[in-house]
Amino acid sequence: MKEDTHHESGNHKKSEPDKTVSSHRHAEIGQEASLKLSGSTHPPGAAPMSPGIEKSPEISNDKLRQLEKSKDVPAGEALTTNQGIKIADNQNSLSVGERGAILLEDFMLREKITHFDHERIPERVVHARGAAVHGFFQVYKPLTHLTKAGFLQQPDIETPVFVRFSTVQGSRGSADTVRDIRGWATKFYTHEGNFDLVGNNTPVFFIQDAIKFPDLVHAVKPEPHNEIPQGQSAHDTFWDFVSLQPETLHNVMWAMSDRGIPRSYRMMEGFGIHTFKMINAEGQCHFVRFHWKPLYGVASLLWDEAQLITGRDPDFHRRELWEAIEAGDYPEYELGLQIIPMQDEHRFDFDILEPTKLIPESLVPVQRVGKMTLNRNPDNYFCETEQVAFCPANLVPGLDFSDDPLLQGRPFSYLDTQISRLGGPNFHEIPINKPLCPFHNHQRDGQHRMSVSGAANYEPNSIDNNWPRETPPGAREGGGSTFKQPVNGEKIRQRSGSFSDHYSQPRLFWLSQTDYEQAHIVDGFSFELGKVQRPWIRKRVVDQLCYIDKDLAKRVAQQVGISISPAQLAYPLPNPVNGLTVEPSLSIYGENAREVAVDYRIKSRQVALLVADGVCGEAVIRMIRRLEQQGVHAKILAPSVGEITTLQGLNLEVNDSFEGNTSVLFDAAIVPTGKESVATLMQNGAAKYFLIQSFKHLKGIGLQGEASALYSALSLPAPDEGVIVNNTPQHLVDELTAVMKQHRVWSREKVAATIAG
Ligand code: HDD
Repeated sequence: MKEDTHHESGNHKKSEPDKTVSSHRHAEIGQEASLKLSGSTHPPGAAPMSPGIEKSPEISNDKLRQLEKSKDVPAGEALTTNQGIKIADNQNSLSVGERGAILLEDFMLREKITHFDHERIPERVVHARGAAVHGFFQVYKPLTHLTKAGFLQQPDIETPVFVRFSTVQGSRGSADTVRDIRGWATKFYTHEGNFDLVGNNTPVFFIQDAIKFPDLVHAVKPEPHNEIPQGQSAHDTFWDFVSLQPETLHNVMWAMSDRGIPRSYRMMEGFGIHTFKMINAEGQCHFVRFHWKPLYGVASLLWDEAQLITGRDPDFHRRELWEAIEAGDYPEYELGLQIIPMQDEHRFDFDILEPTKLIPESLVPVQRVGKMTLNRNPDNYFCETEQVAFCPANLVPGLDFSDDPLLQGRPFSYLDTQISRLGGPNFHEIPINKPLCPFHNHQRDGQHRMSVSGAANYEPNSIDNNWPRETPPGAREGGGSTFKQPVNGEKIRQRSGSFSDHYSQPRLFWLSQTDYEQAHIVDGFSFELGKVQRPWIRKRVVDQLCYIDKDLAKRVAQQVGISISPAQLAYPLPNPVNGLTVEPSLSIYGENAREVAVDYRIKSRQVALLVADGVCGEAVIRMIRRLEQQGVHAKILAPSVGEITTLQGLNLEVNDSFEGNTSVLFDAAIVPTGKESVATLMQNGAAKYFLIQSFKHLKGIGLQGEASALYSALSLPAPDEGVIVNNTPQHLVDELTAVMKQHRVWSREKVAATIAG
């Protein structure tokens, strides 16, 4: 605990007792007219503004303008049927007399009910739960030497994007903070057509060949007999598959690590996973792997915290994303490229065509070539987020597939699934899916066709003068021009020998983690295996872990009550990866990883101020102001919503109560001084629980003046490097935000584990 003796509280004059101090509006307190709160325009938790384009028309782009054309603006308009017939009575069906039967001729009733009956569409077979936002992408410098893709040529081109983040396993209504891989699909609306980068928040995938995808998904989805569990892989069928299919182990290691429970969609790395190709105007080719590097840094939840949030706010990530954009804390990510010249294809210990392997950044550094900013929430969840259809086949000229067998199998599946999900082959005409550039071909008819085609629906034709034509002579340069490479071979069903090492990279991942990250991985495996009911499956998983690392295997085995035999302990260990035993970028919290991988920010983080009547309002305002200067949002929590009376006799607006907002929804807590306030908090179980949980979840705690007594009353360990005691509001905030920049007080983890709560 750090102490500052400069004491400010308790000296305040009472003034203007009936004035209300709002924490999020411009406000004056008492005589201190200078203490104006600038406030965020729309801080998290504030009353909703109208969504989409109406709320901030200055933020727009070509795609948003295109979408606006399909927007229904009903203000001042009559309610009508879908045929435009005006409706005078939307309360009563047409019946025979007051108490008589309803007439079948009531077309208004029938249309309304029929439409309602068909409101649901099938959810995505995987990645059903998601949230999406609009934004734009800009390249830093022309990438002409690598690719002819138009959107990567000029820094002044802003390419509109629509990004959908998702979990994989759970259904549409499942919780956000479950342990799972996160999907990260980006649709770039370029002027040469749509490019979809459909990736995840891990750089590797579970399987090597698309033919295994249905098996993987069936195994991880809820058990077939009782549809349990929802949004989780902690069950028999998943671990049965894992134990029998060791190529899954690398991605499983990532899922069991902190990466499986991200703090926010803004704080995850993203990966295109497969090796793609980039082709320049001279026809030269490079292999490339895509990365997204978040400018807010990478950060995760703790497992206990994630589980609590699943109950407290199942929409945690979705809400957080929405509120961040409303508050102007726009998610930002740099696009990174790992570029591999074609002649280097075979210089690695692994096959770069293999999607269960990453390319260590120490071997091929990630070059940051551009930035994506997400700055606009959708207008309508169903029309945009639900109906958006991604497909890895959507590549623009200058980008091409590699022979990765997983990548090769994907394009078919995505196109195919939309036909049942979106009801036919014309889903490209749904506004969110429409390219920005014009599109013309001879495809015709089908369910929900919207565009009206010309007289000739075939080619060649002489009726429409043979338009549209291939390029050239069509206006734009030809797309779909694949890189010419010689291919020769027999038709076989056989996995390449270069795909057979399943353990080196999981071991590299394990060895690259800090002690506490390793402990989390052990806990992740132990939790999941603890839910597996068939003992032989648990044993087989532990057996597989013996091939990765003996310490990992022993620690998991011990937690799930399995003994490891001397023979298992003698299994040979895999080799380092191209001489690497540690890859710093694989750890989230290691010193090097922080330097290498991210520009860490605390902007947009949230701090709770726990107050009651008699709190020093002046200190509260100073703290909030200081937090806001650093881009951190503050919420005032009290025993009940409404207002409290400060030590100075002013009314202070409260944002919410302790009951509705537990510590898991915040990044840090502050208890401002004020004798009466602190005395009230001491009698309030929810407030005490808030602080205990903050401590347990390794968060910073700020204590001013009398608040130290509350902390002592909780019998929490002291001193502690994350518990800041300082009487000067600004200093307290500065020390606390320094703690927040570390994300967690890791030094506290062992002692925190001994605390009940
Ligand atoms: Fe997939 C959806 C990511 C392999 C078949 N996938 C889907 C989404 C993401 C991924 C992010 C959600 C898109 C959205 O938000 O609408 N999938 C991946 C990654 C893979 C991968 C990173 C491997 C590197 N997927 C993969 C394979 C197959 C599929 C091998 C089938 C052969 N994926 C689908 C799908 C989905 C889908 C069934 C469900 C909904 C959809 O496509 O539109 O077709």
